[in-house]
Amino acid sequence: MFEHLKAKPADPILRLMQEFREDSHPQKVDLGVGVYKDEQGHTPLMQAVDRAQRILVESELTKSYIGPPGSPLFNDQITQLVLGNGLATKLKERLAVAQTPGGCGALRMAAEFIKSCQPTARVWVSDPTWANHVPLLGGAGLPLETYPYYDQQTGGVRFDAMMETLKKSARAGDLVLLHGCCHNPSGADLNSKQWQEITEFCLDKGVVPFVDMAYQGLGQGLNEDALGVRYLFNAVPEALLATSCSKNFGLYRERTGALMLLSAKAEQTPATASELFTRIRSHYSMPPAHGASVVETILMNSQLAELWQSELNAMRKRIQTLRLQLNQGLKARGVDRDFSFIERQQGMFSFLGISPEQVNQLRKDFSIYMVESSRINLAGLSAHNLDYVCDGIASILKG
Ligand code: PLP
Ligand code: TYF
Repeated sequence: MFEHLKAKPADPILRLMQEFREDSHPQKVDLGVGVYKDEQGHTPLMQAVDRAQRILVESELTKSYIGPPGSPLFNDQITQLVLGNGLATKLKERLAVAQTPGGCGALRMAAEFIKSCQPTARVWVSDPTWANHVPLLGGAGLPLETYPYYDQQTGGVRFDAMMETLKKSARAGDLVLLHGCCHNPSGADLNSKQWQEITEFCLDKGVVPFVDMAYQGLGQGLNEDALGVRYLFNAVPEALLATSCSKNFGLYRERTGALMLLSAKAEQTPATASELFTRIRSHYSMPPAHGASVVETILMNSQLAELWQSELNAMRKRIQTLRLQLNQGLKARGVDRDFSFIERQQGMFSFLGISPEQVNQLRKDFSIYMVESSRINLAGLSAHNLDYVCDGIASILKG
């Protein structure tokens, strides 16, 4: 039964992580996989998470099943975090929410949900988008289409081209996948006017917005990063949103996220929720509990919530500082190419804009690792390696 199987290529980002581990170069630098790292290059357990876990160990009385929607308290808290208290309250009767195994679980359940209620729908994704969107959404049987997005010349968004394509080719009932903030892989985000225009477009055309929010708090701030999404959710009849606690709570392996489905009318919500929970039951029955318990413990305790926010602020500021330092470091080395776009972009990622050959050369000559597209994880930089990385990039560009 298995003998015809051939090994498939590994996820290129996760493979890079393995190759980095095996490299013995003393100055090796990992700018590959998108996990936050501190000055020492560690992906730390956040203190607020550590404390919440201790509280849970002391207070947890059962490990019994929690059901397909997961924890209702977590679902309420995470909805408030994404939408803000006012909008979360306003939309409460129109929202069906499920705790999911990470943002990936939310994306896949969204795709399964779409497939069951609108089998002919297509999902429009940005060019480029996170590589995993393809198997997560396409794997549920949804056709994917792309809209122009990243502008290599300016490091910004090709907004006119994006809207032109969507207006020309997206049909009513199609979905447009938007990164809520901190676009992966480009770091180029929509501004508030552009969120407004997309909202208008969705209303005019009957296209359903589908937001992937994996980095809330790592761009400009917890609220600032959600303003576009909140504008959209306040205006449209139907929408989907996948969110993740992997990055902003550092809960990666605990697989913690949520899916929110906005129905046009409150009377629709029970049927929407029931369809979603049925999809969940036929995939993994119910989500793991621990990460969501940690998040709700933090968000329900004002001291822990404050500690968590201050830790998250520090992470964001570190990334912003590294963006400035990288651009300045390259400029100081007389590189003639303009890298100031790195300062204008947001979140963990930017493209250096160098060729795959140059990416390979950086890896071969300097043991500096990044995704072949030249996407770098800014958080992999630190005071210990910044000069080394700038020297490496400058030498490749001048070479
Ligand atoms: N969406 C994007 C754009 C991401 O970069 C990620 C991951 O890191 C996710 C979703 C989901 O992550 P996770 O399943 O680890 O929560
Ligand atoms: O883009 C990244 O690097 C992160 C982490 O299969 C990631 O989103 C990468 C690959 C993957 C899961 C998460």
